[in-house]
Amino acid sequence: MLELSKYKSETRPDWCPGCGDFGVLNALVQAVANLEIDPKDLLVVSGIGCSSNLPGFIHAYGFHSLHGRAIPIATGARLANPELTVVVTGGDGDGYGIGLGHFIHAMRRNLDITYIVMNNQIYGLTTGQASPTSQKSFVTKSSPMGTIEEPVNPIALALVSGATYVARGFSGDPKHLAELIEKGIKHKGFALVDVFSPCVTWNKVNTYDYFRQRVYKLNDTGYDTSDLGMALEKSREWDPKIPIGIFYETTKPTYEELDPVLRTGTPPVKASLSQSDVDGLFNEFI
Ligand SMILES: Cc1ncc(C[n+]2csc(CCOP(=O)(O)OP(=O)(O)O)c2C)c(N)n1
Ligand code: SF4
Ligand SMILES: [Mg+2]
Repeated sequence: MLELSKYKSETRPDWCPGCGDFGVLNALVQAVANLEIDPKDLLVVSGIGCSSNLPGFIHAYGFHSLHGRAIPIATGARLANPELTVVVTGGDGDGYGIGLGHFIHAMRRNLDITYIVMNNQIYGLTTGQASPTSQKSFVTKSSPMGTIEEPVNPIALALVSGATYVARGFSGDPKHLAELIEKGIKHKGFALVDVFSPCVTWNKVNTYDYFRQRVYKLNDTGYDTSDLGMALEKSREWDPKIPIGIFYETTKPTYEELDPVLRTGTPPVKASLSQSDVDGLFNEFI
C-alpha cells in the first residue's frame, strides 16, 4: 500500500463542513493507495458542480472540464494513453442530467474507466435546485410545489446500458465505499459507483440519518453479483430498505481491446509526431 499522504493536494476542499463528498474523496484516496497507483499514473476528470471540484483536492493528474462533459474528456485521455488509470468524478446533475448521453454511450462501449457519482439528489453548487435523481414531490427552489417527475434510476440505467461493474455506496460508510471503488478500478471495463453523498446544506430530506436507517449491504445477504435479472430487481428497491454494494459484475472485451488502432498499433501518446504531422492535422480541421 502507498502512503495516503502521497495523494495530498495543496488545495484544501472547499466543501461545506459535513458534506458527503469528503467521505468520497477519502475513499478514493484509500482505494488508489491500496492499489499502489502512483499519482503520475492516475487521471481524475470531472465536470462542474460541488462534487466536480474533487480533482483539485487529490494529488494526481486532473481535468476540471465542462458541465456534463467529463466522460468525453476521459474517453479521449484513455484512448490516447491506455496505461493511465482514469477515474471520473462528478454529481448527479452533471452525470445523470446534462451528461446523460455520454454516460450511456461510455457504458455500451465498455470503456475501461471508473465513474464515481456523488449523488446528493440536488444541484448543490447552484444552491439547491431539483436534479434528475431528486425524489418525487421534493420541494426545492426550482420546484416550490414539489417535483412532478419520476427520478432517473442510475443503477437500472447502467444495468441495461451494458456497464460491466455496477455498484452503489454511501459516503457515511467510507470503508465499504473504498472497497467498492477499489474493485471498480481493478475491474476491466466500465465501472459505475453511484454514491449517496448527502448535501447537508440544500437537501434536508436525503440526509445521513435517512440513509443510515435504510441502507443494507447486498453482500450480507448471499447475493449473486452475476445475476443480471436479480440485479435489475434489486435496482428498483428503495423504501423501506435500500441496497448498497455490488449489484452486478461481468467480463466483456473493453472498447480499448476492440479498437483496431489500439489493438494493433502504438497508443497515440507513444506515437512520434513531427511538427508537420501536427500542422497537417490542424489544417485539415480548422
Ligand atoms: C452548460 C452549463 N449549464 C449549467 C451550468 C450551471 N451548473 C453548474 S453546476 C450545476 C449542477 C450541479 O449539480 P450536480 O452535478 O448534482 O453537482 P453538486 O453541486 O450537487 O455536487 C449546474 C446546473 C453550467 N455550469 N454549465
Ligand atoms: S452545497 Fe451541498 S454539495 Fe455543495 S459543498 Fe455544500 S454540502 Fe456539499
Ligand atoms: Mg448533486
